[in-house]
Amino acid sequence: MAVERTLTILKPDCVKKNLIGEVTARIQKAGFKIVAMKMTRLTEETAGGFYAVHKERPFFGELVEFMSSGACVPMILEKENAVADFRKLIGATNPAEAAEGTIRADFADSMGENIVHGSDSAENGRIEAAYFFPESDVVANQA
Ligand code: FUP
Repeated sequence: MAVERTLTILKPDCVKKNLIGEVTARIQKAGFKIVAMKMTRLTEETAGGFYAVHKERPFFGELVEFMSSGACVPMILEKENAVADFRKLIGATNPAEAAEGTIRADFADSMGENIVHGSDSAENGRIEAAYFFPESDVVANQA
């Protein structure tokens, strides 16, 4: 299986609930290597650009408002089969439908405020990683 990269964002609800450490520990225990990370606060413009694919959806305004409502922590994660394995670790978008023991089932309050983002394909993983980090910020060789 190929080593892939996926982009996650620990969303503003994760940061506000002081769950950065707990969620990051789960990610690392599941075998993901963090190759880039930072804390930042998105503007409405950068949040809207990230979720541009949802621009015409009725929830877009609330999504942009929420994603720019406080600090967040984007990270690039590396692992074999990272995209699918990460989505398994976080669970379904709607926490009410997320499998038991997943990050969203355990920590998320609602579909809108669901603690973490995870890329939905390797191609989007590359595009989303580049949205937050220049390649020079990626520390792939950590030996
Ligand atoms: P996911 O890939 O699980 O992050 O989910 P989507 O890309 O489908 O949706 C992105 C974000 O839009 C979700 F994290 C939350 C928000 N959303 C809603 O608020 N309502 C919806 O019906 C669908 C998505």
